[in-house]
Amino acid sequence: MTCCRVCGTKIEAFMSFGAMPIANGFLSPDEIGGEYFFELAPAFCDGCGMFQLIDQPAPEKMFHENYAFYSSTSRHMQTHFKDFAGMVIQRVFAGRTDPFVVELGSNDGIMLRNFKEAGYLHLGVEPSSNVADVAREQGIRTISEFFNLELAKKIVAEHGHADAVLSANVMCHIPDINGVAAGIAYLLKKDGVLMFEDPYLGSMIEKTSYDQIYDEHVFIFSGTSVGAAFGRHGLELIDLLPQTTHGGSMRYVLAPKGSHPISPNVSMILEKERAQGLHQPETYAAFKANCEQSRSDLVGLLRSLKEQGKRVVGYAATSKSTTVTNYCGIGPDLIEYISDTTPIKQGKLTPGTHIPVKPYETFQEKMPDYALLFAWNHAVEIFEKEQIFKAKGGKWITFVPQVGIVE
Ligand code: DWN
Ligand code: ZN
Repeated sequence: MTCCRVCGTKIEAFMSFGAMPIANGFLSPDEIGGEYFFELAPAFCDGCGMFQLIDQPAPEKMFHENYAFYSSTSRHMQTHFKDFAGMVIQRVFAGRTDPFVVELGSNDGIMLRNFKEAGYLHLGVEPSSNVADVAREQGIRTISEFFNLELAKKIVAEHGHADAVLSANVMCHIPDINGVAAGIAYLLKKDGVLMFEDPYLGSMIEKTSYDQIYDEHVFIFSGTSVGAAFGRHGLELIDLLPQTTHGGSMRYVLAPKGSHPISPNVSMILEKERAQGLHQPETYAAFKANCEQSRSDLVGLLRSLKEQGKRVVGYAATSKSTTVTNYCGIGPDLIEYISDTTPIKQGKLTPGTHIPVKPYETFQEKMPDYALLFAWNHAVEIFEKEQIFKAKGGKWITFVPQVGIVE
């Protein structure tokens, strides 16, 4: 038995994905044998509704100077963050003098560059120094530290309180959510706004996209759980804006209690979450059964293609793919290699399952019969880009929301 990271209620895992390595722990062949494993087991808190991992590896094991994920690898995500910044400028900055924006987990500056280009006072907080360096090289003001109340006080002393605090695909990575929420509550002006987005629990349950569960994602949020977690620190939900990114995300808009009008979206989405049963244990029992079904369908399909002598490769060595390959036991016997555009992953092996990661050019040069789409969340962009693969008779395999061959 462990306790909920938000409210302290006792929680218990409702399933286990087994022994899992670090999702972005791509390794070279001489590192085999020294990998770190932990048990990937999710739980749901009856007290506050927070979906969370029982155990999470220490942050230093996941986020360091060799962090393998650079946000700007997707063209669609660049447009998405430009629109996100535009919305902040329109909705929050209007009528304010010299507004100041802070982004938590600003990665390579994919969002902040829009504020920088428009001449706004900005600050990125990004603990992984390699990705932060990319932002700094573009003149985006970035510090490499973990955010908490102490750092919030330092930022306020140096730059003043913030009009907006933003984050994208970051908040769900931070186990000390109470510390972060306290820091944000301190950092924000009295009429400041917090906006962040992360993969959405409602979408994950609906699509059985269990690959959203991995070491970095210590929480999978819902409107209900975010409202409860930040409510403890004087912040309330003023809007909820569903997003299509990362297979279904939610943008949470919060502000100091009573400082802003509350959009009708808030009660509408909270009611929808109840109707979906996000507060009920049966929902998670069904999710577990769906994960098991997905695993046996995917392994069955890959084995049958192997028996037919087909060449199958993986497309995009995503963090999510670590959960899929390890949970399903998919190794180089079923997948020849995984193609990925990120240089730091190329020439390495996938965590735990040791499938070679090859440059994208390898995929282009000798196209396989089938490509298992690990980056299913970028399907629109990838299908658009890979028309030659299709024209040559190549087929896509997907596993979200169901295992199958995309015709
Ligand atoms: O929350 C997180 C999300 C936002 O990003 C992080 N914890 C880590 C990361 O998760 P991911 O690795 O599952 O993200 P993506 O964006 O689904 O996948 C990125 C990977 O896919 C990169 O290694 C690049 C690769 N990729 C590719 O090879 N070809 C991606 C695209 C779009 C492509 O066309
Ligand atoms: Zn709780």
